[in-house]
Amino acid sequence: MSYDPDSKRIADREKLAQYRKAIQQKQKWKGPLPQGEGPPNRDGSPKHPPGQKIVENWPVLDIGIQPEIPLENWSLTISGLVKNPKMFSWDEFMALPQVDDVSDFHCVTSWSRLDNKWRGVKFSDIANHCGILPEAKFVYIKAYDAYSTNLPLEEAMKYDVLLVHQWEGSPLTREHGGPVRMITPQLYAWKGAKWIGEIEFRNKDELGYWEQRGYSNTAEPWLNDRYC
Ligand SMILES: Nc1nc2c(c(=O)[nH]1)N[C@H]1C(S)=C(S)[C@@H](COP(=O)(O)O)O[C@H]1N2
Ligand SMILES: [Mo]
Repeated sequence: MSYDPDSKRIADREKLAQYRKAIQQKQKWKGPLPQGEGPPNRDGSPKHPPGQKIVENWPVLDIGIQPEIPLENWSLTISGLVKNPKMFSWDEFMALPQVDDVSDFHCVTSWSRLDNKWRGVKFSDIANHCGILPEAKFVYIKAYDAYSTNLPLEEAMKYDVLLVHQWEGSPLTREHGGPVRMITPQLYAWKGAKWIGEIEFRNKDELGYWEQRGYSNTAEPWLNDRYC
């Protein structure tokens, strides 16, 4: 049988999921360990994923356009397989429950910025607010700069996936995706769209901007799961 990199990746991801479950239930894990160094993070994976350099600054990476969106023109659309599709204005978005969280940011170009203080809305809260239909299995995210990215619904619904508008106590700057960007601490940072404009719930997966250009669809930092 020929080697199928996709099935290998899926098998690796399942092992990592089992490992995290075992950690949460404080059971003994007998499979291969997630890679990396340092003490465990709150999900039980090493704080430093493999091949990452810890930086103190916060580099800026994007496809070259940094849209400027005044708050009065900003909106976030929730569309597709939800009971109540909705376009949130800034005031409506800010009226959703706001949470503070601290999490790590891992860029595929091999830098990580640890312990970032965020404020924003949980992806799962806005999704549940609109009523996810049972057929929804994936999300496709569109940004104001024509960037896009895609995630399995299960990943997007994790407790630490946020739509953030503050970093370290100040409004998120335009260069980092303000007014609002998504963060996906358990996946490489390209899965978190800056200048997020639309979240579409779908029953089929579609590759986003970087996923179409050779980045891994699954993007697991602890499996060194970077490029296809
Ligand atoms: N809208 C949009 N979101 C984006 C990108 C982009 O080009 N446009 N680049 C992605 C990539 S590849 C990375 S590494 C991170 C970088 O975020 P930062 O510039 O705040 O460090 O944003 C991600 N989200
Ligand atoms: Mo990136």
